[in-house]
Amino acid sequence: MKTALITGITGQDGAYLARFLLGRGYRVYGLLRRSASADVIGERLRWLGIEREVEMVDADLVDLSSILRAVQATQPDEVYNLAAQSFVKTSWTQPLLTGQVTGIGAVNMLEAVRLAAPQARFYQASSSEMYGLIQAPIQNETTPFYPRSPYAAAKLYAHWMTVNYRESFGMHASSGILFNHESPLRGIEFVTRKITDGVARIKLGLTQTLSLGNLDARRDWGHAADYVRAMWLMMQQETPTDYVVATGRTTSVREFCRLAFAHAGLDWEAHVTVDPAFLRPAEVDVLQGDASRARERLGWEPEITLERMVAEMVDADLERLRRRGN
Ligand code: NDP
Ligand code: GDR
Repeated sequence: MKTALITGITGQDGAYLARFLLGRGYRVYGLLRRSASADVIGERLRWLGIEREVEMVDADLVDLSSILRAVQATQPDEVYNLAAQSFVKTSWTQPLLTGQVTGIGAVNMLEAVRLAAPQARFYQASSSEMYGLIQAPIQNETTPFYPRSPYAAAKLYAHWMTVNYRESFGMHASSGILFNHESPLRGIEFVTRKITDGVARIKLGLTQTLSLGNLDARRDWGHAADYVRAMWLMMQQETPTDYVVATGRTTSVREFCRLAFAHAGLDWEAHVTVDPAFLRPAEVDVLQGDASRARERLGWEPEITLERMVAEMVDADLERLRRRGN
């Protein structure tokens, strides 16, 4: 039986990845940081019905001693570093924390693995945000980076440190440069989930309007369930390297709104307003990924279309609100 250690287990990707690995017979450990809230395990693992199957280890990414103990105690075959301060907008108001968790935190993980489980394979959650002010209309593994937020700068540091540990110490360390991926388990502050939650609230008569920021921004949106499969495939390769994971299709926030409202039989233009409070100090205008390397070397293909994902997200939010009522 293989053992995996996942940081960011309570987040969207951690939950989907845990389900995927459990389905393949892995023993799955999740890194859990201390919280004053009663619901520490979180609703995501429960939503997927795997909250009892994941074994939790107490640690925080910014505390190397705790990470080291966690790696020592679990002796994983594969380590997936998914934990981060992952909300781009917050990275302008909490730039130092973002640097510590998203940047230095990854190096804490690399160090802990190098010292306590050097044979383990390591996955780093890199991001298409690193392309920022894009240097090529379609981005692949050789496109130069130009980060546009403290989050992206921190991810870029973590990305290059992963490459450096691979080259310096021969670690089996790979970086997945994942483009945006969503699901019903997406955090409520991210635009797709904010929209599908808003659609459900409007449909149920709980509110009338949805305030958004830049409707012209374009993203290459895929489904988290497809993308965690790519993470695992990277860990099964003989040789570690970096991979872009993307659908190759780019869609505006405006078009995402149209699709989501239409799924509920609503006209988006009657409900969406623009509020400058949701604009960012610097924007990433457009992203579109070329996942040829992942297709050719991993045999990876996205299976869930944008339209199917939008429908799934709207339906899940409608159901959640009907059940809970707010
Ligand atoms: P989420 O924001 O849903 O999850 C983030 C996770 O990190 C949570 O489990 C959170 O725990 C944990 N975390 C935050 N700070 C710490 C800390 N100090 N110590 C330990 N754990 C911590 O992110 P996603 O699941 O969407 O993304 C997973 C990773 O992939 C992230 O690194 C993200 O930056 C990256 N990424 C995501 C993409 C996407 O489109 N989703 C695209 C490209 C990259 P808690 O519940 O306690 O807050
Ligand atoms: P992003 O995701 O910044 O790409 O980072 P987000 O969904 O927050 O924004 C996408 C685009 O939508 C525009 N936008 C809004 N965004 C939010 N959150 N709220 C709004 O009201 C709104 N209106 C318009 C944004 O300006 C932006 O252009 C996500 C995260 O998961 C990162 O961790 C990950 O690395 C990248 O995706 C790839």
